[in-house]
Amino acid sequence: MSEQERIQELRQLLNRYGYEYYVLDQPTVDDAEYDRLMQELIRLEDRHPELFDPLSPTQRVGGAVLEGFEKVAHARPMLSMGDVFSYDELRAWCQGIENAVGHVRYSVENKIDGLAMSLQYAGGRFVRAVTRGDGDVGEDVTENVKTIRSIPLEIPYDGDFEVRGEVYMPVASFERLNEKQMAAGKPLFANPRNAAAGSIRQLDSKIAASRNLDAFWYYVPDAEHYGFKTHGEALTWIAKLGFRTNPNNRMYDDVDDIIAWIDEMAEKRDSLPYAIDGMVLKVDDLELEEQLGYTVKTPKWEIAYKFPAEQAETTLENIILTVGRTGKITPNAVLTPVRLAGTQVAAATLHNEDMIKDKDIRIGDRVIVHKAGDIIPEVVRPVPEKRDGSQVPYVFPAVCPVCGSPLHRFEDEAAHYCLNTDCPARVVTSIAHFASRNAMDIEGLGEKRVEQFHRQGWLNSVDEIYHLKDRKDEILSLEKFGAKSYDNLVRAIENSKENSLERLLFGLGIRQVGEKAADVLAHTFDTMDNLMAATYDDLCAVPDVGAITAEAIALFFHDEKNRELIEHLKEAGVNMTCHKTEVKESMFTGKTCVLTGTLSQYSRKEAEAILTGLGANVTGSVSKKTDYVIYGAEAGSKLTKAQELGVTTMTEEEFLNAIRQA
Ligand code: 0OW
Repeated sequence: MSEQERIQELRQLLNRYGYEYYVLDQPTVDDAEYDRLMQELIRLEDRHPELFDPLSPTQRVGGAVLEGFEKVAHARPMLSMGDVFSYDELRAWCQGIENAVGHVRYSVENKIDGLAMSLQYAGGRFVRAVTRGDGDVGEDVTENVKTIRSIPLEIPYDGDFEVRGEVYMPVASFERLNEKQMAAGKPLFANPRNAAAGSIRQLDSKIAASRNLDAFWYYVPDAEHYGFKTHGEALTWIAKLGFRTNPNNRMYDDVDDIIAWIDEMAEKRDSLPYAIDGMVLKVDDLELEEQLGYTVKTPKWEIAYKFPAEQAETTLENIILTVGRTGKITPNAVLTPVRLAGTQVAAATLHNEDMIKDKDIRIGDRVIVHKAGDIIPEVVRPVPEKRDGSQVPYVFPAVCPVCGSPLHRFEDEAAHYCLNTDCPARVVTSIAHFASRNAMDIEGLGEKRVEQFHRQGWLNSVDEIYHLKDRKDEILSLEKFGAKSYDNLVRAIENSKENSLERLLFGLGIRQVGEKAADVLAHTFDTMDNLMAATYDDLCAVPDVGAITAEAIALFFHDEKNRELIEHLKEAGVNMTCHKTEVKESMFTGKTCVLTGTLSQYSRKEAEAILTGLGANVTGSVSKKTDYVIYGAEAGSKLTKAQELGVTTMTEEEFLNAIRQA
């Protein structure tokens, strides 16, 4: 055997032993034998630099030192997940699924508390690892991810392939790392998730390698493309390709069984070698997943059940009220700081007056706090047995703490509202919302800054943002406001004028109009003028816009003050049209289409992109509003429904002809 052949043989052997050890947890050779083979390979590779392969098992130890991480756009967004916090909510969610698509089977999975990652392969070789980032754009962390031993660097599949999962720090590695940090007098990591995130963002991959990270893989984007009909089939396939899938994945079609399994996992949670913060339910059938569709941020076919959060006891020192953009009043607890789930907590929400009354929470009480979903702390209950008589019941104020207007409570609503639209708190939060990242995206105009400008009398409504540039000297005279900050702010404001209509619509804070509705409205009506001229019936006819939203929009534009505001924004040069990617006029333009069954020429996503490019609106379910149902092999209930409703249907061949003509 030549040395070249031996190198190939050793690489294959070490890959197999690594897979048996790190993925299957069933080693077939002892450590000494593994080390001996590795040393032999290192020696041979040293002698043959011409045979260097960045994916050789010898390259797992790290070495590359980067200057930064390159930004990479995800081919398909990496979405987040909706969550529920009780079994009642979970049952209700399952009921909603059943109402929409009938009885289904769910994949029930551990919710790994790590960081989501996308791995890409081409020609059977690992090419790139990208973090989730903001969901659209992540960072290239290939060098660090390569050091995770359980991740296959070569797979027996030649086509382009992406798999998604969670990189995490095993609990044992986390404890060891913190012991080392402590010994070195360095700050400790609050939890394994932070430690994993910190390790993946190391510029020196040797450090990342030393952190002993691991990963589970749980999702194949566009799994239908590989011929799969279920999520479970895709999981079985990736396990065969060499990816580590979670041994606690289960399939159930009965909610009681799901809950029994979650109970069992909750008990075992603390003894698992990795941290989990809940369980994930995914509809197994991919066709039904398509039917259920997506909101802007989350798939509707999966949900996370979050385990009850960690709790702590502290003293409620005071209750203060905050006023939101809609005028909604939220009572907040001022707490004696206490450590909870890795962070210091000094404030928590009390939701509304009823909650304070129902739970009989008094100022001065010892209270139990927890983190709902591990983000916003919440007061769970008081500890009445610890009262000493000095505690005082809370009397909900009758007037707005900011502007002094009387507070109003609508029938059937627990919250109080300040109805004064000029209330400074409402004005500031609405302007900050307008400038926020998902709306007009004006960097440098956060709530603090808006408040500061509002106090000076420079910002009373969103249109005044566009006149801030006329106040250069005044702004520069503010403390801690340099010329550079001013230039950046003005540039961000000017750039925002070019935004597409949907950002403006979302930024205006129209009741019921979230990001998704804003997007649909902008793409349907094209211009602000068209939208303002739309009748209630026109609005109701828009897919995804219901009667309540239609009414809220109509009411908003009916208000003279709002019409004036739009006029001022127009005068300031703010774009009032929807930027559409060049749409070719065709029989699909402006039509609502549904794809169903398996197409032979295109994946579902590709066909969807073609239709969108031709100006169609592609939705997941068939209704009277649907114009065309395009069906491939084994089309099921959607096709039947289309025929029942008399909706035009199209075979794949007819579809291909139509797009060729277009
Ligand atoms: N953390 C998890 C987990 C999981 C994906 C599939 C499409 C959208 C989410 O264990 N078991 N399954 C999914 O499914 N996601 C998970 O984690 C999420 C994704 C986004 C942020 C979390 O890391």
